[in-house]
Amino acid sequence: MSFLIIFLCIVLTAVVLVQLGKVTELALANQDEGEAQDSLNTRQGFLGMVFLVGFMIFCLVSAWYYKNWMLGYGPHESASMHGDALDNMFNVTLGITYIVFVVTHIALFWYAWKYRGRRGRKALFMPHDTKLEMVWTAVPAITMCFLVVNGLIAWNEVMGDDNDEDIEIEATGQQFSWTIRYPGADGALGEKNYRMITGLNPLGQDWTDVKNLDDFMASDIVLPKGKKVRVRITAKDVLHNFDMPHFRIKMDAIPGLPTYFYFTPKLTTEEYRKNLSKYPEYQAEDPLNPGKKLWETFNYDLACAELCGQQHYAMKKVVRIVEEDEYVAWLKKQKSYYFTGGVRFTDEDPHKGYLFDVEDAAQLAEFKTNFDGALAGDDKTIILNKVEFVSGGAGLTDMSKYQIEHLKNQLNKNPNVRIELAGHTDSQGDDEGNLSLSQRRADAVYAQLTTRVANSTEQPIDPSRLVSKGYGETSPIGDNATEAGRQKNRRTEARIISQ
Ligand SMILES: [Cu+2]
Repeated sequence: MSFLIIFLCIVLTAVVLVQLGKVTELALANQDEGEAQDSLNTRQGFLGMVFLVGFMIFCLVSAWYYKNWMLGYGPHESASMHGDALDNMFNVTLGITYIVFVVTHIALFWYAWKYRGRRGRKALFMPHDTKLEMVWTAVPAITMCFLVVNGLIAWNEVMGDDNDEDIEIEATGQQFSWTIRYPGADGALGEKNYRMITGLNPLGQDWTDVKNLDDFMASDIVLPKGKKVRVRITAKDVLHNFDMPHFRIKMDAIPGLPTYFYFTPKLTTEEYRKNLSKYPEYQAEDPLNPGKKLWETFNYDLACAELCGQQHYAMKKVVRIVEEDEYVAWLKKQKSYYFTGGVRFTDEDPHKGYLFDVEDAAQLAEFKTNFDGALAGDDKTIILNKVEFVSGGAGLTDMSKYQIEHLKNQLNKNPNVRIELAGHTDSQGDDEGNLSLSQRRADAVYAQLTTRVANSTEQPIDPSRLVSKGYGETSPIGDNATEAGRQKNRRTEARIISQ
């Protein structure tokens, strides 16, 4: 309805103007024709000047009104080092075009006024002027050169691949999320291969590359202020776009063609919030966080700036810029994807047959705690929970030997301790067989304890300190009716008999 009214108003105004024009023409028809044309030209020229003044005032006022929306001013200050150069480029371009815009408009209307048609005046016919052509070709060309060179300098700063970054992270886009990978303690991202992508290995990390083992995925992007960051940008399915507007970063994420971007964060999230608190538009209450103001809940964000599908909007991630010490503390809390993401010891793990030194040290520390507990407490039994045998036999698995070395370590540290090695089975199979199997298994651990292992620093244990005994299925600690219970029952124990 309101549209119809507005439309009618415009049509009627146009009709009124046309009618007014006709009335003026009729009035002029009574005057001397030349004189009438002169006064019409004068009036048109004057109206043109009035329009010019009004239009220029309108442009100035609107530019002032919207100044806080301009890049680099007010709440839209850039949060990265190179961002200032980019903002500056935009603003210089805007400044130059603004000057041209003002000068040409003044010239246009001023000329229309000054050279309006008057009786006795003759137009100058000027078919061509080489000098003038040169001037108005050269001036824009020089200006363009200046702008392009400035742009190239800024471009080289973000794209100059000189590998002098402090931190390299990787962003992989997929419908509809970003996976952010950090290099871990070694500072280097591991190799990837799309053929290795599985449910457990979403990025296709090559686990034979040791650089991958400490890499971790982060739910948010956390980076320290003042460090140069290289972001490696890839995509798994369709075209995405890595966009961090506060840092003036925007780069396509292309499947099969990694791109990158360099930037150095300049302001922490806290500092940026403090800046925003100066502007009235950030004083309002945040509708998503009642009781808090907009500037208090502000966060830098990463978005996808490519319309990549229906839930494209969901590709948002919080970016936190913090001080160096806070970053280091955050890094310490992150866990390697390889060790904690469910890959370790699966069939996909090329290292599943052995422990890494850190794992060995952690298991030794855990075993020492249990051993000390048994020495000090009433329960003198330590279950050797990592000692396993080949199915139905008494052969120790390779992984079992680590815990037996840990037991050696503790027995060597406590030379007065004597232990019984007790073998237990579940209730499957006949009693006789189980008894014999448990004895053979206990003997296998006994034999391993009394043997020197190549590359190990642990001394073998004197046989007089050890007894091995098979108990078969006589001492269950779990329910033999369930698989979990049977698993508990199949065990080897070290029981302290004197200390
Ligand atoms: Cu996307």
